[in-house]
Amino acid sequence: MTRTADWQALDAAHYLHPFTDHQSLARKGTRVITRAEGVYLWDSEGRRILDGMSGLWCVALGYGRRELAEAAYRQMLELPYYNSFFQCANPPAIELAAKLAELAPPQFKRSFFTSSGSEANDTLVRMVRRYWALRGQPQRQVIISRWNGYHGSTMAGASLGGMKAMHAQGGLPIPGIVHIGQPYWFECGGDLTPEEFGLQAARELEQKILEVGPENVAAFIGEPVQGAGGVIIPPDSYWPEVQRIVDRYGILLASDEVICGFGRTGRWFGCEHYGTRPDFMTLAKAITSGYLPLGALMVSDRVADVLIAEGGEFAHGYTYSGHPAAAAVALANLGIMQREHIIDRVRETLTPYWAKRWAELGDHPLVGEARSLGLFGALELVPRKPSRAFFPERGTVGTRARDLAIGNGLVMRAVWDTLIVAPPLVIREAEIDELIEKARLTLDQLRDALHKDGLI
Ligand code: PXG
Repeated sequence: MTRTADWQALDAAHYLHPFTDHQSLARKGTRVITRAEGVYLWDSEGRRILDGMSGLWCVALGYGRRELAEAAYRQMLELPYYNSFFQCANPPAIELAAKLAELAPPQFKRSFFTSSGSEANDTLVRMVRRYWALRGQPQRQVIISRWNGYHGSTMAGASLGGMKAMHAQGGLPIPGIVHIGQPYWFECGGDLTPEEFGLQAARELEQKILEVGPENVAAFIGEPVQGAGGVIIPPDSYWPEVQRIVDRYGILLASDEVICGFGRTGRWFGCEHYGTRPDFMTLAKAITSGYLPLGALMVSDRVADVLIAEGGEFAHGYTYSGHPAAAAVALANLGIMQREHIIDRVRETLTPYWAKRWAELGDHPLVGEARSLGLFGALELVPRKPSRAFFPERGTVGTRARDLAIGNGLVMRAVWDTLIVAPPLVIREAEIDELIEKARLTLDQLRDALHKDGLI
């Protein structure tokens, strides 16, 4: 047997993967990724693959940055672990909290550390409710979020998220979490212009607040751009209207920046792109470029001041809150982003080039819409243009496209029949060209295959 076959057999026998149908995986055999450099991965068969998804939206600085490995190594020799409970802290965690305060919008000075985005959102749910209890309004329990939003996989994270397939497993959502529609013009916009639809989608928030009773609503949470839901870029009218509504009813706003944070939109945080003023930001992924697990909940002064002045002990925390090695990697990562002006380059140089090249895919006969923002890209696959109707068996065409893309040496993700990419922020123009070429080749192969099957 080859090494790959050995690994595949062991994998099938012992390894339970996230979001995976194991019978189907065992039939195909798992793809074993063995090394990576820059924007490229290599699998155990030696195939080179352009990573259009930055790992899972996280490897902002690309693979193989020695400084990040060395930061972890040095910190592990100095102090690999100590807890942040019982009046203790460690230097990298303290310095990271200060660094985040420097980078974040001015209302944020404080961070609570976790090891993932899901944990940060669990922390959020408890902190929001604690805040309102301290404010003498303990009935304010309800958190409003969106269908098809993604906020993680823990009980609270999956409840905040609006993935119905997740709710169906494990008795979710937990009490006190309700959902409204998403600002997804391509699917839900009907005859409205995107701007009209954006206002309508935002006003669902107001309707829900009135239905639940404004005195019961604690917070609204959303991703500035929905990532896992299919790179849903809201119309420009959406977020300002949401901000108006949360202000009107005095409701806290949480910006889930797990994907948008640290440069994906061309700003440090997605809320800065849209001009909202959140009370919380959940962070993870690109905070370390994925080199070690780390998440954080940033808490605005108006909330933190109440928790600190009146709250006493917040009975919540994780063994790995403020992990020194993860914090050291985050500091090194953010240091590189600042020193090398990575985010300015995304905004000023890469975004215009990316937008132009990605939009070219929009003239392909299978592409109903090619949208982009910052270094996000999405393609809506449709059988007939200019109709925005999807293929009848939704999801199968997207999966075929994804598999063809891998065959062409490109990682793209399929969300139903939406193909999405989010390449590392350090991608070069020539690598963007390669990505676009491989995507176009994939679309051509898909068209031929669908034609053969009589589906178009
Ligand atoms: N919020 C957002 C916006 C996310 O995208 C989380 C929270 C949870 O983070 P952790 O670190 O607990 O995974 C995420 C995670 C996908 C995919 O298929 C996306 C995520 C995770 C897994 C798969 O696009 N995002």
